[in-house]
Amino acid sequence: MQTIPEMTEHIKSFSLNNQGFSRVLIQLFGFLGHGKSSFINTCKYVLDDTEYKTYADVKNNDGGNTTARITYPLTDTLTLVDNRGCAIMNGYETGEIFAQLGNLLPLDQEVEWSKDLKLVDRIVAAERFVQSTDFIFPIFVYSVKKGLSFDEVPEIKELLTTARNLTGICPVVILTHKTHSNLRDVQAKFEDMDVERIFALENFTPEDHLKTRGKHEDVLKIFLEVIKDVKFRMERFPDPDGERAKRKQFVLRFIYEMELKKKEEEMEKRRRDEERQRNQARASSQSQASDQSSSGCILQ
Ligand SMILES: Nc1nc2c(ncn2[C@@H]2O[C@H](COP(=O)(O)OP(=O)(O)OP(=O)(O)O)[C@@H](O)[C@H]2O)c(=O)[nH]1
Ligand SMILES: [Mg+2]
Repeated sequence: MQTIPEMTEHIKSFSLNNQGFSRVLIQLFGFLGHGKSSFINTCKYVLDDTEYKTYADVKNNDGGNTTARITYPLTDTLTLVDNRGCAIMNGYETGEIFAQLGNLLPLDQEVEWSKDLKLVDRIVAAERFVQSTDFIFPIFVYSVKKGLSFDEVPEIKELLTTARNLTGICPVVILTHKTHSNLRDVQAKFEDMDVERIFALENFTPEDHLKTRGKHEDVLKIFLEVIKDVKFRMERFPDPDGERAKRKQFVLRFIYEMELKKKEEEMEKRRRDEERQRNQARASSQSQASDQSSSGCILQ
């Protein structure tokens, strides 16, 4: 069992030894207001600072605050990326999330939520700015306080599985607000989603940033595991350009399939609308015919 200074030193001195990658981009993703920015501030506080500072913008309510993919270097090798949270999962937002996660869009610029082919155009335009020497590591942040209903489970499971297929790494799940009474329930649901690593923590906040050993250690343990996963993956897939090309292909195919599905749904809806209109027209002509024949009866 390592001491806190040993753990800290291990994390700070971790380097990629020029294996083709220059830094690890830890991509934080998740829904609005689940604690991504707070997690960044927490990590900086634990690894860097003696006093609590708000580097990443934190919202005071339900979120919707982070609009740009901003990078926050944590050590010489590890950099956190505060991706824009999404409100719900729908085709466009998921496409955007995967493009962010796959590091196909520029960093440190406003995230523009685009629709249709604009996302593809932006991915192509971003080629010049995106470094393939970045090793991508996904972390999904979820607030225990928000709870997790059974209806939400399949959607999140699909999101995590796609993120895994895209990056080649099973996303680490970080549960924020760990002292909330929903913890056991939420944790059990994530375990059922085949998530390999789940960590629960209480973020430091502007209101409460009293450093306790428990909170401090919780953060260090996460990074020790992240480092192990990075090493494992890098030893097996040491080709940064190939990795980025695969991610790009994956996301472009995802967007294409999403478009195809949307068109099919639209066609199906149009077909049903037309059928309904035909049925209505048939029903009204039948009722007119029966009105005429019944009025004919009266005349006789
Ligand atoms: N008590 C407590 N509060 C937290 C925790 N994590 C986040 N918060 C609070 O929850 C609110 C939202 O947190 P943010 O860090 O802004 O969430 P976010 O995921 O970055 O939100 P967006 O950028 O809008 O998607 C803020 O008021 C935080 O102070 C936690 O673990 N415990
Ligand atoms: Mg944020």
